[in-house]
Amino acid sequence: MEDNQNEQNTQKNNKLPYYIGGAIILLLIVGGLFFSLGTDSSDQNTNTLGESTQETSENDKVTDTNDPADETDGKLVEIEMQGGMYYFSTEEITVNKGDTVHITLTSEEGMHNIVIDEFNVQSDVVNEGEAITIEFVADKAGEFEYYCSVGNHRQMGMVGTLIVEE
Ligand SMILES: [Cu+2]
Repeated sequence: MEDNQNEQNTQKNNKLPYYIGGAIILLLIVGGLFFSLGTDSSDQNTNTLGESTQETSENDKVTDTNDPADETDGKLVEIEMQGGMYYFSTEEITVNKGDTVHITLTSEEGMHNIVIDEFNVQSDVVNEGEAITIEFVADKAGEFEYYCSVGNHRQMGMVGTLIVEE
């Protein structure tokens, strides 16, 4: 009886390591499968998340640095003036370098235009009562003459000074 029990116990004890071994192998296989799948997908997730987070933060940085720069360097300056025989109602315009300048010229009398050679700006000729707008970026500092290139208007004094401050 005792021997029998011992034998059974021994048999159980002998078999137990096989079960445990099998279970461990199974766990390793299943676990490894899950692990590899888990790491693959989590890696991808981390990468995508990391990339998108980076992109977003880079975009944020770009817009963050651009917005204040636009405000400080590139503000819009709008000037309205009249032209006549032979004058511009505004004879001096001061802007900051980097500003975008809109000048609207309305003719009170005669036909006129406005030209700024240094910025390659030349408006169409406006008839009396009409208006025209030129637009340019004042991307260099200095003093520049603007003038009317119709007839001898420039010689007659239809000129002004654009001052672009650094
Ligand atoms: Cu003119």
